[in-house]
Order: sequence, then C-alpha cells, then structure tokens
Amino acid sequence: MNNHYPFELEPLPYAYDALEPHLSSEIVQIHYENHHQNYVNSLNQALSRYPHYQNWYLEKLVAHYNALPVQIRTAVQNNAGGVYNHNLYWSSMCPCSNYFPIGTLKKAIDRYYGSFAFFQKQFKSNAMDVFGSGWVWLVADTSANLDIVVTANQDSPLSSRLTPIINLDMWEHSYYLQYHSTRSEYIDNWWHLVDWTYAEERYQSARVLK
Ligand code: MN3
Repeated sequence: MNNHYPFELEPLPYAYDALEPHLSSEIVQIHYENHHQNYVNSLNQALSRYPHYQNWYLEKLVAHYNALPVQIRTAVQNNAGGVYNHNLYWSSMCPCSNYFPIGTLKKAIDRYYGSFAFFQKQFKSNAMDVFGSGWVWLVADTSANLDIVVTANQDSPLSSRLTPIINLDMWEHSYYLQYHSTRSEYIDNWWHLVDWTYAEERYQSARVLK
C-alpha cells in the first residue's frame, strides 16, 4: 500500500453491510466507492505533474499543504484531506459493539469531561453546529490534552499539529440517504459504531509523540 503518490484507496476494513442497521450498506458503498475514491483520484491528478512532491506521504501533504506550489495547494488541501479524513473515518468505526472508551483514553475523557456521557453531549453539540460541510473530531495535542474540534470542508486538525483520535463525517452524503435531515439520529447511532480499541491505540501514539 503506497503512502505516497500514486495513492490507492485503502481497503475498507469490513463489508459494506457490516455497520447495519446504524449505517446502511448503500451509504457505506457509495461513500467509499464514489466519494472516497474521488478524493484519491483527484489527489493523484493534482500531483501527477509535480514529481518533486510525489514522495511526500499523505500526512505530510495534509499537514504542510501550505508549502506546496500555489497551483496545486487548494487541490491538495481538499483531496489529501479527503483521503486522510475518510481513511480515519472508516478505521475508527467497527461492527464490534465496543460502546465505551477504554484504557488511557477512558481516563483522559473522564478527566477532561467529567464523564463519558458529558463528553458525548459536547461532541454531539459540536457536530450539530457544523454549518455546511465539515467534520467533528476528538483530538489530542502534543501534551496529550484532549479537545473536540470542528473543521470545514476536508480540512484536518493535522494541519494544526493536533493528533486526530476519531472523526465523524458531517457532510450530507454520509447520512442523507438513510437519515435525511435528521442529523441528530445519525450522530446518536454512530456511537454504536465507534471502535474504542482503535481510538485507544491512536491516543497512546499521541502520548508517545509527546
Ligand atoms: Mn465523506
């Protein structure tokens, strides 16, 4: 699997219908095969005539798109972001019914938010407030402090030197076919899918970077 140009679509870690009933097979398939694949294609297209940047790995492109030639800067911001954000989105869900944070992340959530229930309330409130298309994230800073952040379009907290732990796609294409305009229900049901084992691994790696 290349982590540089030409990028490939990361394999989906489960079957299209694995997240039913919380996320329909139809949504997962279209979101992955069309939307996610388009970001991969558009990123490759943007880099195709810029060999100097073809050895940059995905995270570097997302974090440092500002250092790129102005002709491809916006395309890389949108499409490297689109690839990275969706890679994390699929990886941070599973059909495993984890339900609750574990380990060091559980302790940190309790410390920063008082309880998992209050953290969920704060996260949902941020998600409901996303105006237009964007994402809501649980992130850790370089001192392993937690925060909930919202980004517009395909922007990523990586560009602000934050480590993404989990993210939730709030673009309409991620829920509209199943939930129509009922964002609230999409968010509530997404909690059934969060892979807290994966989230704990990511939080531990953020702590190592500390
Ligand atoms: Mn999406």
